[in-house]
Amino acid sequence: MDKNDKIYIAGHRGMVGSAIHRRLKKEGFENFVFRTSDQLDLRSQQAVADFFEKEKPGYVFLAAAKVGGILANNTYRAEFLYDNLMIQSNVIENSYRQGVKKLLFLGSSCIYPKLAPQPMKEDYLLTGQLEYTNEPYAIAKIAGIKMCDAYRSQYGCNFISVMPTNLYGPNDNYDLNTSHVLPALLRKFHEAKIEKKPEVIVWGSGNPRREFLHADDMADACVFLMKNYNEEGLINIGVGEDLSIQELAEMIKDIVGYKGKIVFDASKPDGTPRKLMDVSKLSALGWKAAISLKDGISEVYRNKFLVSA
Ligand code: GFB
Repeated sequence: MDKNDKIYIAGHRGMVGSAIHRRLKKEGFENFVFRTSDQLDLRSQQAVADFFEKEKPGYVFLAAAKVGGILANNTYRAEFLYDNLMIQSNVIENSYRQGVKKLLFLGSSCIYPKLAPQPMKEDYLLTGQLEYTNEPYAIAKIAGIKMCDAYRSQYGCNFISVMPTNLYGPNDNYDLNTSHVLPALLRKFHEAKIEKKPEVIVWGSGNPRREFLHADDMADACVFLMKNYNEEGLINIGVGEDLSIQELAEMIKDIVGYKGKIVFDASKPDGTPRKLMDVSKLSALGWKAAISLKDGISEVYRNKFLVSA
């Protein structure tokens, strides 16, 4: 990838897409092409074909997707399957048709079986049953991985698939019905502190374990892999460490400075018990996350809730 190449970041206003844009700009890349979802509906076959024919990008970061936390995944099951299949199929097919030099497809750790051995290696894909709450999303992402591999095998396209662990960072979603756990808890603890509420409700048992990676680390890994990795299959992106939801809640409570109680709501789903990434493949290439969870959450909390308050 060099400075003259035209780069298309699909999903450039989302948490990962915007982080990739910041990361590339820092390195001096300037030749970007963007469309907001109002300007280009990535689910539309014709619109995406017209866009690629007109713009002919050289490199594509496929960071556009319908995403959300456990409740959104489980509620909007049809949309998570349809929207994601359409978006990725249109972008991948037209990247092939218009001769894109390289495409990076973003998947998710939920593509692995619900009860996969831990930490999860790339070759555990399709070795067991998926977690029900996010099966539609996982099926779409697995289809994306297989599409990249099929286009590599049949047409010789250099399309790669990366599987991030749970992400957080700037431009996250804070809507309590659709967000992931980390932004949800930041908001809940912050509001409880301001409103002097005696307790904060945390969904599920508190026992599931999750790994969290800052979006800036994720973007750094994506750019690194865009430059250095050209293989079929998938590659995990994570930090290689996890913590329980209860430990996460206590850490966030501490960072926010909330003094009340944490109460677990067992009527809400736990989801996958654990999904810790095996990151040895990525480490062997020489990449490692730089932002600690505590520092990352503190920075996000400050910028989202304190600086603008
Ligand atoms: O982040 P989260 O929604 O997604 O939930 P997943 C992680 C865990 O935190 C679950 C618990 O056990 C939740 O029950 N949790 C506790 C909460 N309190 C809250 C809360 O207030 N909000 C939320 N959202 N969770 C999603 C998948 O799985 O994550 C996707 O559904 C995707 O497919 C993604 O892969 C990264 O980690 O369970």
